[in-house]
Amino acid sequence: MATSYDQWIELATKQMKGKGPESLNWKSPEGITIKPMYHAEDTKDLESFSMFPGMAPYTRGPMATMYAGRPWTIRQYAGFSTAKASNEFYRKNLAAGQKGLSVAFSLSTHRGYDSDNPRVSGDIGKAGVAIDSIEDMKILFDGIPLDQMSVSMTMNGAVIPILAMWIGAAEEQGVKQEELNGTIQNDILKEYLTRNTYIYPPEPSMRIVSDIMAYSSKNMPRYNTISISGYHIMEAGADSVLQCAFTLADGVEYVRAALASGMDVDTFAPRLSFFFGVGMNFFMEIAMLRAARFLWYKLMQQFNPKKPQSSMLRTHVQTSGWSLTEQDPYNNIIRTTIEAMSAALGGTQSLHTNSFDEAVCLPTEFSARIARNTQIIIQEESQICRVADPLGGSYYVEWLTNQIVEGAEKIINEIEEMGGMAKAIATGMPKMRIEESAARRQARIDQGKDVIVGVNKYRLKDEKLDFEILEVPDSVRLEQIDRINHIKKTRDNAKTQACLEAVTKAAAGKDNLLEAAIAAAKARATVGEISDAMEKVFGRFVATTQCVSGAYSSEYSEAGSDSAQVIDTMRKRTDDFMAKTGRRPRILVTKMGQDGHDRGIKVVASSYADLGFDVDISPMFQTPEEAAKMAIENDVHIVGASSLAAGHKTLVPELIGELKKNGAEEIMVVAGGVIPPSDYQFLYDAGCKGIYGPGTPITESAGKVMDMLEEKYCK
Ligand code: DCA
Repeated sequence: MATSYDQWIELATKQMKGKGPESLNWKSPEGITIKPMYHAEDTKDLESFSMFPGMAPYTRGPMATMYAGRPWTIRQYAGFSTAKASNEFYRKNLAAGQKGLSVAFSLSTHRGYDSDNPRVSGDIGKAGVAIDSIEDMKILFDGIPLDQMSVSMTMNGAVIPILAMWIGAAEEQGVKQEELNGTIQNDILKEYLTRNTYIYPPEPSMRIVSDIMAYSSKNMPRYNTISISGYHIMEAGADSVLQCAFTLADGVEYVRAALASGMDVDTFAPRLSFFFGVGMNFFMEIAMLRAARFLWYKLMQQFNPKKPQSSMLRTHVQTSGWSLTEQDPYNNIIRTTIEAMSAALGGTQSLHTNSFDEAVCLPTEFSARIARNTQIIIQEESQICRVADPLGGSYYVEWLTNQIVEGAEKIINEIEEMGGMAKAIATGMPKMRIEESAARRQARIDQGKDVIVGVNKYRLKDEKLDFEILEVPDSVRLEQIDRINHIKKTRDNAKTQACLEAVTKAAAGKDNLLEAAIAAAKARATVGEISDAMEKVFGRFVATTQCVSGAYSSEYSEAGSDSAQVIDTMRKRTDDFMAKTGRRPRILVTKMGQDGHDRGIKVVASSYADLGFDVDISPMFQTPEEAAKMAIENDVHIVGASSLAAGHKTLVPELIGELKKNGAEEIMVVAGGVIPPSDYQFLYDAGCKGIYGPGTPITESAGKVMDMLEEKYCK
C-alpha cells in the first residue's frame, strides 16, 4: 500500500490529539535537532553512506566480516599498587576470559617521577601501577608471553622510558622486537587539551611521538605506535561532535609531524590507532564511531596513501567513567552494558567496560568480573556478533552519522584555518569549547533536564555502601623506594650514566630517543633518571589556566524563570556577603598531587564565578605546601581540593596542616571528587569542612559553602 510522509504526519497529529510531531523534536547537546521519526527521504544522497564493511570509506567498519569473523578484543584497563599485585590481577583476568592487556600506570610514573620523589608522596600506585625500572616491568609481565599477548600501555608523558622498559623486559623474556604486538598511547596533544599528564613542552613532545613512530615502524611492524584519544576529551565534557572533530584533528597533526620527519605515509599510517569514549546517548555514540571512520578515510586522502590500511580507522573504546554515579552504584552496571552495546554496534575493535564501583574507588576483583562478563555475555550469549554492522541502512543511524560528519567537519575546517591542531591548542580554542560543553552539561544535570537515575531523579532516601572498597596502602611507596635503592646499589653505575648521557645527547641532536632509552633501561636507569636526562634539554611544561564564563548560568536562564531563580538566589547571597564584609566570597580551587583530571575543578570554577564568587584556580600538580601558600597569598576564605586519584587521605590533611603551620587556620578546606564515603569521617576528623562527591549539584555545594561563610563572617 502506498503511503506518504504527509499521511504519516496526519496520523501522528491525530494520535497526539492535534499536536504536530515536530513538537517532539529534541535538540541534542551537539546542537542536532532529532525528530521522532526518520524515513527514506532523510537518507537520500548521504555523503557518509557506505555499501560494504571492510571497504572504503569504512563507515560500516574496517573489516569485511567484522565480529562474525572475529569479535572485538576484550581489553580491560587495569593496574594498581606494585608490579607484583598488578601481575597477579592480570593473570587472573586472562584466565577468566579477558583477551588483551591494558596497563594503567601510577600518576607518578606518568609524570616521569620515581617513587622516591617527594612531589609524588600521595600518588604511588594509587591510580595505576608504579613502575620505576625495567625490573618492575619484568615483574609486571612475569608469566605473560609478550610474543602472544597484545599489550596496550596508556602512557604519554614518560612514554620514552616506559616503552623502552617494556621492549627491554620483553627481550630479557626472550621475545624479539618484531614479535611484539600492542599499542602505546603516545598521544601528547590531548594531554595539553584535557588530561594534563605531559612532562615537556609541545614541540619536543611532538618529536618524541615521531621518534616512536619511526623506531617502531622499522623494528616492531605489528605494533600500534599511537592511540589517538578522544576518550579524555569526552570525559572532560565534550559532546560527540567535539570528540570526533578534535580527535581526528589531532590525528591529522600527527600524520603531518611524521611526514615532516621524513617518513612515508604508508610506513606508519596503517599502525595509527584511535581510542574513543562512549556515553549514554546510545545512537549518537554509534553514529560517532561510524562518522569518525568515514571522516578519517576522507581526511587521509590528502596524503595520497597507497595502502588501504593507511586510511582505515581502527579503534579501542572505553565506556564513560563520567556517566558512573556514586549514588545507587549498581545502576552503573546497566549504564555500562548500554554503552558497551553502542560500542559494539558502532564497530569497535577493542573495548574496556568500566566497573560499577569506579565512581568511588579502584575496581575490585568482584566488580572487575562483572565488567568483564558484560562483554563476554554480549559476545557469547546475545548473538549480536553474527552480522557485520547490523545498523547499516537504518534511516536514523545513517542520517545521524552524516550529521556528525557535517558538524565535525566544520570544526576540523576551522582548526585547519588556524594552522592545525597544535596551533589551535595554543590559542586555547578547543579547551574552551570542551569546558563550555562541560559547564552546560553540568547545568542541565543540576536542573534535572538531563536525567541521571539515582542522582537527580528516583534518588534513594538511604544510601548504603554495601560493597568492598579497594584501598592501596601507603606501604607501596616504601616498597618501591627499597627497590630503587637496591637497583642503584647493584647496577654498573658508570654504564648507566653513560647511557643517560646518550639520552641527553639524543635529545639535543637527532639520534632516535627511543633507541637511546632502550639502552639506558637495560642498564637499569630509572624512569625518573631517563626523564630527567631529556628534561635537561627539553625543560618541563607548565600550563596556564583559563576558564570559561557564563556557560553554566546561561543554561539556567534558557530554562525559564523558575530555575533561573536558583541562580538569582545564589547571586543575591554572594552580593549580600560582599555588602556585609566588603569582599566577595573568595575560593581557591586546587588539584594536588599528579592527578591531571581537571574537568571537575574547571566546572566548579566557572560555575562558582557565574554565581558571584571570586575564584582562583591553582596551577595543576600542586604540593599541599604550594596550595596553602597560594591560598594565603590570595587571601581566600576557602580552598576546594579536588581529588580523583585516591590521594585525598594524604593530600587533604597535609593541606590543612600547612595552613595551620602558617597561621591561616581560618581558611576553610572542602573537598570534592572521587572519595569513598567510608573516608569521609577520616577527612572530617582531619579538619575538612565539607565533602561534595560526584553528583552533587553545583548550586547545592555552593549553597553549603555560603552557609559556612555567612555563619563565620556575617553574624
Ligand atoms: N577477519 C579477519 N581478521 C580480523 C577480523 C576479521 N573480521 N577482525 C580483526 N581481525 C584481525 C586484525 O586485522 C588484527 O590482525 P593484525 O594483528 O595482523 O593486524 C587482529 O585480528 C587483531 O584485531 P584488531 O582489530 O587489530 O584488535 P586489537 O589487536 O585488539 O587492536 C586496536 C585494536 C584499537 C588497533 C589497538 O590499537 C588497541 O588494542 N588499542 C587499545 C588501546 C587501549 O587499550 N587503551 C587503553 C585506554
